[in-house]
Amino acid sequence: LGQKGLTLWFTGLSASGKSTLASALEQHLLHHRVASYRLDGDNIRFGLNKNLGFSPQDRFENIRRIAEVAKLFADATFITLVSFISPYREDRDAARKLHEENGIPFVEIFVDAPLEILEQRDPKGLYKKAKAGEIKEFTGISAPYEAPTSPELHIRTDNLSIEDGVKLIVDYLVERGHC
Ligand code: GGZ
Repeated sequence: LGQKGLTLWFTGLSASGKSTLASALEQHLLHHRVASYRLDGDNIRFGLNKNLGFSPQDRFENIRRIAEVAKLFADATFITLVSFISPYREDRDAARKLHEENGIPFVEIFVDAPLEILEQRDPKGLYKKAKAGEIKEFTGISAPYEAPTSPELHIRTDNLSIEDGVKLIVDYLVERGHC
């Protein structure tokens, strides 16, 4: 079980459900005694990356460091769950390349829902603030999100429950002998 590590890279807009899905999957893996570790804004943007903001350059550096950390955890045989918007295709592709060059599987998971739904969810009121111009360069409103063109998994959170989303990922991992 979990002999070789890998990185599950969740990408998607704010409030798309990346962290919810990653947390639910982490619980599932914990229950099955698979060593996993989750990287998200709470443990990265307030620590390692606290000197970074949301300009394209800072997002690039954010994702670059996260990819390096994910690679280290995966190298230490963890299933690493990475949940950041990671809006630029080029930055995600660089993260993939870093893993693949090191023989570590990289699974890109596009967590997706229509923008109108995300604006309705708006759990932190960020879309409202962004639309009012109170947050600049907000992804989906005033900064780009480049959707993955060929992710390993595409999960629509507006018509799929969290449990079903977790099942899709687990089935994918089991089919490929990852756990
Ligand atoms: C996007 C922002 C911004 C801007 C603050 N644009 O819903 P959240 O709050 O918890 O998730 C968002 C988080 C995004 O950080 P990431 O490190 O995932 O972004 S990236 O991968 O693009 O580097 C949101 C909050 O930070 N937030 N300002 N301008 N999201």
